Amino acid sequence: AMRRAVCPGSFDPVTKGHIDIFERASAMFDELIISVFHNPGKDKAMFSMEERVEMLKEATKHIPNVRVTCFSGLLNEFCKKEEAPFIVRGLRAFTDFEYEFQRALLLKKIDNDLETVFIMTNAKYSFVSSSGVRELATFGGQLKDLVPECIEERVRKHVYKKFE
Ligand code: COD
Repeated sequence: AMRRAVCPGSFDPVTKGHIDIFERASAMFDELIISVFHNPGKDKAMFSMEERVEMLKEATKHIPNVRVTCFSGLLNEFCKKEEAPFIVRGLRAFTDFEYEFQRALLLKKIDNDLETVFIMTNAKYSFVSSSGVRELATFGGQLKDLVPECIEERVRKHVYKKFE
């Protein structure tokens, strides 16, 4: 049987930290489904779900066994629909751990067949976050080391458009 994993997130926008996790996870599973979800804890999105999917598709072209999509609803329902019993999450700091630990246990309570798999951040990207990228972009900061080249361009255009 196909070993399928879901990599869920807000990806607003996708960063080099995310890409690093995708590349490493794609080597562990037959198919990796990257899915943009709505995070109810984060109200102020910079990009629409459609824009985030588009950016993810462009930034993951080089990874062969990846599929990008989006879903409005519960993560466990999406996993069931896709027949993917694994969930991949990245871990940066203690603060990530606290949140991820609670979520993984909650998910396990909802569906005991779902396994959450954690991949430790690459030290190079341990300080990279979408919120940091959004903040830097808003004030015209340098994004070169934080997001893939094709994303840098899009983020910059998006910010200009807002101030025109
Ligand atoms: N290095 C390594 N990992 C990283 C880095 C980095 N530099 N940056 C981010 N990551 C990891 C994050 O830790 C995370 O695991 C993943 O990449 C995605 O990050 P984000 O910030 O884009 O995504 P989140 O944390 O906002 O995603 C939360 C979800 C949208 C998945 C969550 O809210 C959800 O499941 N929503 C659907 C509703 C639901 O089912 N809720 C209840 C579930 S119990």
